[in-house]
Amino acid sequence: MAKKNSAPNNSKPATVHDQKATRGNGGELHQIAEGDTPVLTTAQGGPVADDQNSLRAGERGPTLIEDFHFREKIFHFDHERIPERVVHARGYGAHGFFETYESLAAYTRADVFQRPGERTPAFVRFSTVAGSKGSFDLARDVRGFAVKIYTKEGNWDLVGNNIPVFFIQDAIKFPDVIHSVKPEPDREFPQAQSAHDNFWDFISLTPESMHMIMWVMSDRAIPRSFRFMEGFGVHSFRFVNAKDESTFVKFHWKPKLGLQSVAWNEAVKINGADPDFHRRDLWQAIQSGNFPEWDLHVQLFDQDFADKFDFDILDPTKIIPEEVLPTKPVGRLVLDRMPDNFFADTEQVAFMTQNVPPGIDFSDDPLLQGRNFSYLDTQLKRLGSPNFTHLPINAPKCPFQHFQQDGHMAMRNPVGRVNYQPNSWGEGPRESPTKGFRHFASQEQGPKVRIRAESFADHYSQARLFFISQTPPEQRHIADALTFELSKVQTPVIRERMVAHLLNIDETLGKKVGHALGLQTMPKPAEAAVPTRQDLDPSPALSIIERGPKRFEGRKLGILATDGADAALLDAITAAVTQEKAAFEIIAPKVGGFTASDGKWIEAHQMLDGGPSVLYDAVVLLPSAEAVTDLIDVATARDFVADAFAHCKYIGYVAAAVPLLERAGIADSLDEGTIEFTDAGGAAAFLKELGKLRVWAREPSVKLR
Ligand code: HDE
Repeated sequence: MAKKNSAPNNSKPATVHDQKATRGNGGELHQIAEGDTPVLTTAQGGPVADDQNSLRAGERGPTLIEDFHFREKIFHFDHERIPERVVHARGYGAHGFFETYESLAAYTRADVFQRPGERTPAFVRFSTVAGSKGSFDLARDVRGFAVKIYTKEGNWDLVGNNIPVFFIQDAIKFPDVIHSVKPEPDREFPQAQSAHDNFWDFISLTPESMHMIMWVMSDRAIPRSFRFMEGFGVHSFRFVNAKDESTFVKFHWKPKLGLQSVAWNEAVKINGADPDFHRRDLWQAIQSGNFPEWDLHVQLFDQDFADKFDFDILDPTKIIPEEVLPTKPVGRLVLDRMPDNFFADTEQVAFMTQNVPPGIDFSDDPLLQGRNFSYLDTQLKRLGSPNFTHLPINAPKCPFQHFQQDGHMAMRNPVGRVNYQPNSWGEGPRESPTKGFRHFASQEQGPKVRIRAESFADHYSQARLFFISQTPPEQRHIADALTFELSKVQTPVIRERMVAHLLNIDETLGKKVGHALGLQTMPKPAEAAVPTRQDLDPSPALSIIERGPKRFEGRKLGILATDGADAALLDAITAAVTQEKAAFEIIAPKVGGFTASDGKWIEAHQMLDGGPSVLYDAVVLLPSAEAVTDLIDVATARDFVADAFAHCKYIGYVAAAVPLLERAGIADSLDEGTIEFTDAGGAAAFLKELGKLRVWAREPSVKLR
């Protein structure tokens, strides 16, 4: 049975005692205890008398090598770290389940898709790609969206990203693209940034990355929360049914609460204010019972469609627009439990693209083919033993039986005489041509060559498609992001080379970035192998704003309040937030709290300095007329307001807050997003407005970047 999570502040730390009790090998459980308190032991189970002082010769003398407790403790500590992932090092995971909506038996024999309503356990790890394990959450980067579904026919790993295309078309280029984005090897900086020469040098020399670059320079790369982003399997896969017929499939995860991103100016500030912004968000949502949810959509198509489609469906730098081939919801993913231990699950989980159950198969996408080699290989390096499947997070939840044995840290050891087959003892498992995995028997032939198919040659048309599908604010953000990133490139020729590519994608975009960078002469558009298609219809499904939420549900309101704050209004606002299934935090000059207008003491969640408005989706200013005179002199209070306004957020305020609006320099610019409360009655209507999240009409005047 799943263990219930306890609240963070009353969770009992795991002790050696718990481990002995739960993982004992069946012998008599004999707890050494002093009264109710279990006695600390060594890893060998020996009781410890003193854990504060090492054993030494004389009061001030040297430590003795005989101190086995000290040596064991330090030895284990010295070996606590395992290598971080070579990419996607920083991640955060959660448990949950996948629920099938309808039988897909016509397309696939995969057991997980047979019975409507059936739930299958799942584990998800979200990640950034370039930064190391200790980097910050809001780097401009792709997000990993890796899902492990523990089906009755073995683990299915859908190791995806929040962007449906990739930088390169062939896995052989993966070390190059990753080397280029990681810190430069002579100086080991910058950390978790693509804004440097090596990255843009590689990209500007790699036209196939142009489509991906448009996504990475868009707000997709700075999501507001893991909960509000899409996930994509990227490659074309195959479904294979019981008759061994194949249908191509692309997988999409769509968040129930809609898409949302932050602005770059916010991202930079969030990284300082709360480097764990995304993991804290997921933790809080799950601990408070607001379980994040995504629908799994599929795009299904046959060889005929593939042959007629404008681009090669094996090319991972291309999408099939939803307007061309609609997606169909086939199930949902719900995350409802945090791991009890981060290392055990999130750090040790081993995703592998090659983990597919019967009924799901690969296409010949050269990136996917290469990945199928890499993921097994990397687990041995990272987890140190071929027995990584013995770790509970990686072990299948269905029965399994095979003759693999021994190796480092073997936890599941076969019993009995038989460890091979065929055997004469009539024991042990045998393969099954009917129940087992049958690779789809696609027809393959051709000379052995190192070649890139000509059908992969159009690198600009879909980059353009992405750009023209964005709303005006989103297009501005792409131009600003490109300008910012290239402004950090110190070698002018790299900047020019990039602008030359942009001119091929969209002339206005190229010129805008070129001018913003201060190029003295505009380069010629880069030479393209095939002309960029101007005739593709925009795909509104590619815009975050078009796919935004309808309500404020799942978002967070920051309420800046002081002594004397209007108690009735505060009550009404917090009640409306709760009704909307959103969250709020009260920010006050002192974290202990304040006395509201009715004399009641209200505890704050954040001290003003620790709760800048960038951490919230909308804010309310609720000072009293007396307290506001102090507040206007405080820089963080002025920043709170000025930033909320500059980031196009909704701001609710009371008349007493007007001096603060004035000192923050926005009193003369109030608009439909700055809403004054005259009484507590306005709270519900205010909350309704917040569903729009941002006042985009304000953006040109505040020049949000
Ligand atoms: Fe990965 N990738 N990747 N990748 N990838 C890894 O495996 C690799 C690619 C993705 O949370 C590594 O266990 C190659 C595309 C995610 O644990 C490694 C290529 C997509 C995660 C690896 C790609 C991804 C990884 C490093 C080019 C989106 C994190 C640690 C052919 C569809 C999984 C590990 C987690 C991790 C190799 C490209 C997604 C080295 C060779 C495209 C979400 O095996």
